[in-house]
Amino acid sequence: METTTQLNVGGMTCGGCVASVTRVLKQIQGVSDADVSLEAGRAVVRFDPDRTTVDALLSAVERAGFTASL
Ligand code: 9UX
Repeated sequence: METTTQLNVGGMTCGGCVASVTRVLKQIQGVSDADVSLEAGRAVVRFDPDRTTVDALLSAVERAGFTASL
């Protein structure tokens, strides 16, 4: 069953950052959607918890050069 989580994402300063964070989240196996807001500094991510974890989402955002927390 899919679920949705919201992550705080720091360090995004332009639309290119939003595109990068969206891409790295959507590339994760088990993620079906990611809606990233520059203004809010947040990402709403829809995923299958049998296929990935919140920790994997946070790590992927951090590897892309941003900060991430619940
Ligand atoms: Mo914009 Mo972000 O020129 O990683 S893409 S600052």
